[in-house]
Formats: sequence, C-alpha cells, structure tokens
Amino acid sequence: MTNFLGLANAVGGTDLSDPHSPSFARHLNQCRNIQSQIYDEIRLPSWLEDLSLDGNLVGEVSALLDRSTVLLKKIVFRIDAPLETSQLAVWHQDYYYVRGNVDIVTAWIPMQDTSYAHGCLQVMPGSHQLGPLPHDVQILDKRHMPSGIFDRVARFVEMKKGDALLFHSCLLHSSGVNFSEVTRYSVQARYSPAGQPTDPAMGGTRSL
Ligand SMILES: O=C(O)CCC(=O)C(=O)O
Repeated sequence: MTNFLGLANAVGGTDLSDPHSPSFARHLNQCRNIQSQIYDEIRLPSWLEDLSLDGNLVGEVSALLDRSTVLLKKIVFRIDAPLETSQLAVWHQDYYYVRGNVDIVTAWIPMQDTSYAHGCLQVMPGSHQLGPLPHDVQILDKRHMPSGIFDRVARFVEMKKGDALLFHSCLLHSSGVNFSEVTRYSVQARYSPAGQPTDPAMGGTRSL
C-alpha cells in the first residue's frame, strides 16, 4: 500500500497519508482520472509479482493444483471506491475472461479487512462443477453473466487482511457494492498448471 499511496499522491499532487481513510476515499471518488492513471502505473513495479509469489500463498496454490504451477503475469490491482459501480464485476466465471484452461486458480487478496459493508466477494459454492457456462446475459452496459444460475446458494466471503481466497476458474462469483466510507483495495493473482494453454492477454507466465 506504500507504493499505491506514493503513486496516488504523485498523480494527484496531494500529500495524503492514509489510503484507508474516508477522506482518501472521497478524494478518489472526486478525481476519477487519478484512479485510471494509477491502474496503469501500479502494474509496473514488481510488488504485485512479489505478493503473488509469497511462499505461503504459492504453497497453498501448488497443493491445490497438485502439479507444477506457474503464475500468470497479468496481476490485477482493484480500487473500489465507496458506492462506485463502474467496475463492478457481476456474477461470472473467471474462465469467461481469463480463458486458457479451466484449471486456472484465482487468488483474491484483500488489502484490508473486507466485510459485507466493504463489498466482500460473493460466491456460489460448488458451481465450478458446472464447467464453463455461456455468459449470455448482458447488463450494466458491457458486462456479461450466465442466465439460470440464481436458484443456487450464494455466500458472502468476509475476509481479514492477510487472507487469500483461492478458487477454480469456473466458480461463479460476484463483486459486492462497497457501502462503507473507505476504499476497498484488492489483488487478483492467477495460477495455472505448467504446460497448459494460457491466453496471451494474460501476459504470459512465470515459474514459481
Ligand atoms: O474484486 C472484485 O470485486 C471482483 C473481482 C473478480 O470477480 C475477479 O477478479 O474475477
């Protein structure tokens, strides 16, 4: 978060000190152009890769996949300001966007405690067993989701800073709206069994 704060202050010409404060969230909401500039630049330093290569995390992912594993180089850092819905990820399977192979695992990593009020992730347990689904409904302009999924049980996954949620590329999940006064920051790192196809849009792979 130190990297992020430095970048936000440099881009916005501010001297703010706490990226988790309501005043910082209001600043981000008022200056949307700062968010888009940060999105581009935050990917450049290696901290996202360093975080994704954390020994405990890699150990858990490798145990889950139970074979040699690689990291997809495109690692996403999300900035979800209070009540902002422009980047809301409606119910989807990552496979629809990430492609490559279905065994890819996503690690969803919050940068702060993330409760229902902060818009914690929602999941439909067991839905990965459905395999890839057509995302045949278009809502919120350009977002896609599968039809016929809403008779399933959905769970809200409240998390603590330091947790990571690992899930299969076919697990149905959704963003929650951030109803709190502070920004919700999160990282999404993705891992694939080595030797399996991955989509070039995910930036290639690196070994663990
Ligand atoms: O962080 C979020 O709100 C949703 C992220 C997500 O669904 C994803 O990365 O696939």
